[in-house]
This record gives sequence, C-alpha cells and structure tokens, in this order.
Amino acid sequence: MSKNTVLKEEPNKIDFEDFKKEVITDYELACISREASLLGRREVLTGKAKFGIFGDGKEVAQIALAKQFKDGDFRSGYYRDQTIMMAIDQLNVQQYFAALYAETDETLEPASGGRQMGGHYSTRNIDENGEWKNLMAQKNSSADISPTAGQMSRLLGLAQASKIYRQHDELKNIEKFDSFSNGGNEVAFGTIGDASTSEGPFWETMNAAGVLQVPMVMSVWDDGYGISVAKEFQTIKESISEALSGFQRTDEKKGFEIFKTKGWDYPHLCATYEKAVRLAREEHVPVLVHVEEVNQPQGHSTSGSHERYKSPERMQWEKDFDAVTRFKEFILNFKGENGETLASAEELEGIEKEAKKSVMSQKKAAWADFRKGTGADFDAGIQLMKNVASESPNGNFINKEIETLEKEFEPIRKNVFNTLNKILRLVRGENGSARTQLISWYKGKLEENRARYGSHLHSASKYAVENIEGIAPTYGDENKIDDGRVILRDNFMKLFEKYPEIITFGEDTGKIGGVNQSMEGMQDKFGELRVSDTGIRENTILGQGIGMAMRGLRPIAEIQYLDYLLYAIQVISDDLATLQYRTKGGQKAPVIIRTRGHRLEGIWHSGSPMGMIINAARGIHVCVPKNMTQAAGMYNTLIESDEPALVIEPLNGYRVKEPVPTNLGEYRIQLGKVDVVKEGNDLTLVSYGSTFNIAAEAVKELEKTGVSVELIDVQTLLPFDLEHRISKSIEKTSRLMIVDEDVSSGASAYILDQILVKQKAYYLLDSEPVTVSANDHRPSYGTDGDYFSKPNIDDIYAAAYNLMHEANPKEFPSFLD
Ligand SMILES: Cc1ncc(C[n+]2csc(CCOP(=O)(O)OP(=O)(O)O)c2C)c(N)n1
Ligand SMILES: [Mg+2]
Repeated sequence: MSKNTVLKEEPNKIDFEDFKKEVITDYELACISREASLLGRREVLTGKAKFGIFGDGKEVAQIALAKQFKDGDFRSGYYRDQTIMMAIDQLNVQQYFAALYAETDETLEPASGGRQMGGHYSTRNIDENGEWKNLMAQKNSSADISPTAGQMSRLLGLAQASKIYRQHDELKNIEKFDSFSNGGNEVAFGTIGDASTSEGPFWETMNAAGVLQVPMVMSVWDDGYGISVAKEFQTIKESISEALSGFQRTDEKKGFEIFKTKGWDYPHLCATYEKAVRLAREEHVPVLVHVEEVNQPQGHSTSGSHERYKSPERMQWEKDFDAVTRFKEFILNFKGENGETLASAEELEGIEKEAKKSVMSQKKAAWADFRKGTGADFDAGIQLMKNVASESPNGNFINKEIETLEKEFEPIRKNVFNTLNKILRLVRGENGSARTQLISWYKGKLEENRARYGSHLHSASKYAVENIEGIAPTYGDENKIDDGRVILRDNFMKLFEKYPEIITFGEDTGKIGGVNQSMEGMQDKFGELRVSDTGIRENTILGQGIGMAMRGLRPIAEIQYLDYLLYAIQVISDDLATLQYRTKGGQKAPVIIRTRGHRLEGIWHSGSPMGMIINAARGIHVCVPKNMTQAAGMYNTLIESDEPALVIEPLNGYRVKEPVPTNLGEYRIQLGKVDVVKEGNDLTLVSYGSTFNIAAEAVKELEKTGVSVELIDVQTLLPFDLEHRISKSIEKTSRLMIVDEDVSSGASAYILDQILVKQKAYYLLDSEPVTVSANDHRPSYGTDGDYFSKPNIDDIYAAAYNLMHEANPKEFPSFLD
C-alpha cells in the first residue's frame, strides 16, 4: 500500500464469541456453496441440466468480499460469483438449481427467469410494473453477460454514479434519489477471471476508473487459467498486479490502490477486503484486489476435464491449496490469545454433512418446481391428444405417437409440442371436436410460451416508448430561423434545466461543447459534473451510460461520430440491448446514446452502417432524424421514457438553418410513427436521415416531369412504422422505392421486409419494388467521392423515373436511351 493511504479508523474489535460465530457461519456458507458446485456438475452429467460452470475454489475470497458489501452497493461480475450472491442474500441454493434447469418462473429463478444459463447472476431492481425498487434497501447485482470482460464497461458507470451522487447537490434534495444513493457511499464491485484481463475493455475500464477516481473495487480471481490456456499466454509477467503496477497511486499522483492476497488465506482475505473497500467507499479511490492462488477443483466447466491440460503437479496443487480445505485447517489450527479454539473436527464435519443434506433437499425442491411447470403442460396435452385419438380414424397412429412421448425421460415442452404437431398433421382435414379443442389449446399455449421465453425485449412499463405520445412543435409569428445546432443546444438547455439527473459526457463534449457546438456553453451553465469530457474510449463511454442509468441517473452518452460506434457496438448489442430481456423485466438502463453520422466526407465520416446497427441492437430504439428539430424532439420523447435509444444526428445539418420552435424542450416526436412529408399518387418514396433531404430534392425534380411522389420519412428504424402508414400509401400509389445510404441489402433489406412482408404491401404493388442504396465500398473522399459512392439526386431521380417509364412508357419516355 502506498504511503498516502489513510484509513480513518481501525475496524471495531469484536469479541471472541462474535468472531467465532462469524467464522463458523462463513464456513457453513463455503461448504454449502462448494456442495452446490459439486452437485451442480452431477446434474449436468446425468442430463437434467444442459451446462454447468461453477464457483468452486472461489468461495473463501468471495465470502471475504461480501462481508464488505452493503445495501445500495452493486456487483458487476461473471459466472464464478455464486458465493458472493449467496453471501449477500441474493441467491439461495434452490434458485441456484432452478437456474441450472432453466426454470422460467422468475419468482423461482429471479436472475433471468430461465433466459440465461446458471452462473449468470442478477438482482431484481425494478418491480413488475417496471418501476424502480428502492436500491438502497437491497444489495444489487447488474445482470451478467457472457463475453469475457463484458462486465467491465458498465462497472465504470456503476461506480461513477456514486461520484455523481456525492457531488451533485441538487439531487441530494430530491427524495426519489434517496433510493439510489446515500451521498455516494456505494461501492461498485467488479470481478473478473485472470485470463479475461487480456481483453481490451478491461484495460480501458481500469484506465478510465483511474482517471475518474471512482469507488470501484476490482477483484481478479487468478486461478492461472482461461479454460485451457495458462497465464503465461495471457498476461505480461504472468501477473495482472505487476502489469498494472504503473496504475498504483503515489503521494503525488492519483491512481489505483493495489492489493495482493491469496484465494485460500481466509484471515488475509478478510483484512484485505476490509481495507480495500473502506478506501473505495470513503475516499472514492479505485482499488485492484489481485487474488492469487485461487484453485479450481472441478476444472473450467462441465464441457471437458482439466486433466487434459493441467500437469499432475498442478492437479496436486489444486488439491493442496483448495480454498475450503485450507479454510478448515485455519479453523482447526486457530488458537486465540487466551488459547480459545473455534471448532473441533467433529463440529466441522457436522457442518459439512448438514451442508450436503441441505443442498440436496433444495436441489430436489427446485427440480420438483421445474417439473411442476412442464408437467402441467405435459398432462393436459397428453389428455387432449388421447381424446383426438379416440375420435379419429387415425387413432392407432396417434396412440403410437403418444406412447413414444410418454416414454420420454423427463419430457419438456418441446417434446409435447413436437408430438402434438405430428398428430395435427395426421388429422388434418378431420373435423372432430377433440381436434378443435387440441388446436385451441395449442394456440393458447403457443402464445403463453412465446411470452414465457420471449417477453421484455423492451420495457413493459407505462414509460415504454410506445406510450409516450407526440407533441407537435409550435412556431411563433416572427418566423425565427437559426442553425440546427442552436436549436439542438437550446433544447438541451431546457432539458438540463428540467431534469437535474441528466448528465452528458463524451469526447470534446465538455469544454468546447461538442465538435459541432451543439452543447456550446452547457458546461459553464451546468458544471463539469453534468457536462464533461471523456477520454477517447467509446466502449466505456457506453458503459458509463449503462451503469449510471442503472442507478437512476439519465445519462446522454455521446459517441463523437457514428463511424466510431463500432468500438461500442459490442456493449450496445450484448449488454444494453439484452438487459430487460435477459432479466425478464428485472433491470433497465434508460441510456440515451447520441451520435452523428451519414454524409460528410470520405471513408470515415460518411458511414451509415444502419443494417449492422439495427440488427445488432434489437432491444434498443434507433432514431434517424433528418434535421435537428426532429432530433431534439426525439430527445424530448426519450427522456420521458425508460428505454434506451440511439439517436444519429445528421452530420451535415448543424449549420443548416431551420425554423425555431417556440416549445423547445416540450415538443416530442413519437417514435415508430412516420412523417408523410408530401402526398402524391404515383410512387411511395421511403427514406430517412441525411439522404432524406437529397431524396426530397429529387422529388422536386420528379414533380417537374409529372411524377407525383408520396414522400415518407420513417423517422425511426426501430421501431418501424407501427401504424403501417407506408402500406396505406402504397394502396394509393402501387409503387415503392426505398432510398437509404447503407450498403446494398443493408437497412434497405430490413425496410423491404417490414413493408412487403410485415405490412403485406407485396399484394399492393403494380411494379417491382426498387431500392437505391450506397455502393458496397465506403465513400471516397471529397464531394465527387460522395456523389459517386452514395445515392445522389440524379440516381434517385433516374431510379424513380425509370420505374414510371416501365409502368407507362408513353407518358414517361425514357431520358437515357
Ligand atoms: C469474448 C469471449 N471470448 C471467449 C469466451 C469463451 N470463454 C468463456 S470463459 C473463458 C475463459 C475465461 O477465463 P478466466 O477469465 O481466467 O476465468 P475463469 O473461468 O478461469 O474463472 C473463455 C475463453 C467468451 N465467453 N467470451
Ligand atoms: Mg482463470
């Protein structure tokens, strides 16, 4: 520890009996958690669960950590953390097994309602109405994800929220924030495996946490392996604490405090976490706890055994340095100052036996519950199928199918549905009443199961985007116009005044007010806490947003250009977009991602990879405004909602003059509603964003040659035209053209599918549908580069005119041959 570490006071000395009780309770939990791991593996090997990855070997370190975990604190970790979750009372053994079996009832499997594998932990932070719970009355865990180090970026935001709450005086006086923080005293606990520290987001997060000085306690469970790959291939100098030694704070410079301890050393672990967490909580210093010599009794997971890649010596070490065995030795060898002992060997064996019994019975209870759920469907389905057999001339064949189903070992819903479908195929064309009953039961069950396995991609609360109604912008008599960036800035001013919980951050966002000046003067007005600059690190900018949004703040995370969103797309796709779904409505993170893109110059500032984004980001909303008035109206909507969204401002629109609405900060663009900008009869032209403006120019030219175009701005790609207004338009025009600036078959393929298939406009077309998109290469530099790479006015005109020429060559003679 460095010299400037000042720990305010020594921990209270507790009397021996209390100490003894605490140690024995810890040992009980260590045994229970270990037993759950051992039995968990057996459940997989006997076929009752699909896959298992357990926390054996990490028990003692996690018990030591959890002693310091207080109400309001947050965890952002990975699949080894069962003992933390048990120790903070957010996971019991029955729930642990329920998750292993993929129990879908979230009251029995609260982490994910069967959406995630066992080992992915989470707490329920919003209630069944989507309202925040009092997070200060519980210990919290953000929901795990699978990509190694995927927990890191959000960890930064979870920790930063404490810093904001500590320093943001306005929030301290607003009651609703009492359920998120008590003066910023909450710690964010990160956990990661040694091998996963090789990932970029780990380093990015550590650097940012050091810069920001946030209360983050980062534990590395160092068991020397990432599946089969040993540390020498993962970490420079084979030690993450040595590699990070330059992060160590000194008397002169801020940084991290770095601790090293060992995974089997109970007293040292407890003392280390006590110091580490106090420092983070009280002084907001980020801390690394490198827990070395962590063992892994059962190997990585149920897919394979570690004998394949560990030497006999290492296998022996795994036994000799087993965390629970060493903990037991510590207890047995303990002699107090006055010769007191903690427990006898018999007492500890009694605890071990009791743990086995208790884990077994909770496992059985979880299985019984799981069977109850699927069993009810099984029994009802079989009965209905038997009824069909007795009324059908195909009865013999049907009974054979039922017999096969009845012989199935531990049948699941899929087995029932497969057999049912086979039977329905056999009795097609028959019209008995049992068949009708079976079909009706099947349809009901289908709906029920679609919700069971697929609900909550989006918010189900009253703040869901679909419930936020639009309010039109109003304009005064003076016909005031101004640059788009000014409209946007003045709108942000209004929002920041109205909602003190809004904060924004990004590259160049603070001091200069954004590269396009749309936050100009905001830092002066609202302070560095609310309007700040960040390092160049898009992945963790997103993570800051997610973590802070999970703690009741309303972050606007700014990515400087759309082209650089790719560094953040992993976080958006894996973490943000799946959050409500993967917790079955247990968590939310209403972060607004702000960026700008589309046509400017060249390969790196003209990108519009919308197909990639909308396909990666199902679960968030994607807004594609064509001007800043529209963009501002979208922010106004989103801030009323509790859903995450991405807004892509048109990069070439900041200095374009727009009429200034008089109700800035108030008017709202309804998401999922298209804007019919111009009515017409011959052709429906659908577009969005910057390219919309070029399409609008082309439409003026088309009108001159007698082509009447209905011009529609989709406004948002996710959600897409919820009212099916576009197919209504095609009813009139019988023709469809889509103009977008993604590569061919990118966003245009999505839009086509939405209109032709989902809205059934295929049946309304008299001409083939036409898509005009960018070339498949990225745009070349300069204005001519843009002209020949992206849809331009002449391309759009030609494609539309050609469509009319083919339909009516007499009225629209060819102009190109
Ligand atoms: C991005 C990514 N790559 C690969 C994997 C597959 N994978 C799962 S766990 C793991 C090893 C992680 O090792 P470590 O971080 O040391 O954790 P441990 O399991 O040893 O506790 C790998 C490679 C993954 N989940 N995510
Ligand atoms: Mg490891």
